[in-house]
Amino acid sequence: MKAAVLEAFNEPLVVKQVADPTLAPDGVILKLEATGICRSDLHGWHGGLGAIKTFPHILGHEMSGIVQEVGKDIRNFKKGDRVIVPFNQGDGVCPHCQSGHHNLCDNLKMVGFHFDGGFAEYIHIPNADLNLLHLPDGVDFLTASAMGCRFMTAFHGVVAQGKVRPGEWVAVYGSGGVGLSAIQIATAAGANVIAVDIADDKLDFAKQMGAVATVNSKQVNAPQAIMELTKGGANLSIDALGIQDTFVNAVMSLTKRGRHLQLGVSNNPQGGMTPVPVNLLLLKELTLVGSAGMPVPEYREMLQMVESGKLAPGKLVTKQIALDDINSAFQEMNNYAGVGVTVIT
Ligand code: CXF
Ligand code: ZN
Repeated sequence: MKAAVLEAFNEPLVVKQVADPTLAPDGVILKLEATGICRSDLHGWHGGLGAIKTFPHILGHEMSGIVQEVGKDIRNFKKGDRVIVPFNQGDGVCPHCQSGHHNLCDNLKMVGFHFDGGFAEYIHIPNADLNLLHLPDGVDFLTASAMGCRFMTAFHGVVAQGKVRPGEWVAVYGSGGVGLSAIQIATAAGANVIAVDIADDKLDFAKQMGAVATVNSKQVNAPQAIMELTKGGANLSIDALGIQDTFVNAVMSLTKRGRHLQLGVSNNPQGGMTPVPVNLLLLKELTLVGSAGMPVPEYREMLQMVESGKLAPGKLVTKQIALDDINSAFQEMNNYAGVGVTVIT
């Protein structure tokens, strides 16, 4: 098959023929239809996150496709089924999987990081009865790939972890794929969203996703602007970037009893240490929560909302490119250029 291969960190991906994936008894081979590109792929390309240990390696963790072959133990899927692949793959037996939080599995495997991912024509998904989902008829492959990691992480974060409520103020730092997803999801839940970024074109897109106000943090002090707009601070703040500045400013934007939700991933191998304003936490009685992926039952709920039109992750997709051109997408992301989400089709 053809694949975009990472042969060394920080080197262009090499698009070439590689061996087809081999099928395990509990696995499924998919013909990939669309794969989104996420900043975590860029972190992986740089050697960040510490997950990629051997070369050659195939990145890509936001996939949708069609079942091509099924292993002999597979019960839930057959050739021709349309599917979406959650990037967080659980073993199904650890206490977290057993309690419905398979995204927190003790033996968690992440597609595109712990095994070969979706920047290829085909992929093998092990333990597929547990870790693969049928794609509803009304949801196209492009929309599905836009959901892959960014949208599902934002959904789990905003709904289950951040517990957003109608009428609340939500401040979202960063209007990339994750931030835009959070804006759309929080708006659909009835919240008033303020988007913060340093790029006006990204802030314009944030408005299209439902933001009621925008703040360019290159021009003004963002926490101060949010305090004024909300008359006292946001109920929920979100850092969708994963850097010290946005984390601290997001926490500083909260009102009393506010919640901070961490969605952005740090590319620092130590996990992105950042100073927490200790007295602010206690004096305002703040809560810190995070979201990494999503448990399967919530994924089904999200797919239903997408099929019924309540959520529209497909609106995030601004560019489709061929696998052959994948390096241009990595360069664009590395330069913080480009608005919205690029998908390989
Ligand atoms: C990330 C979460 C942290 C590890 C790598 C994958 N999620 C999506 O990009
Ligand atoms: Zn991702």
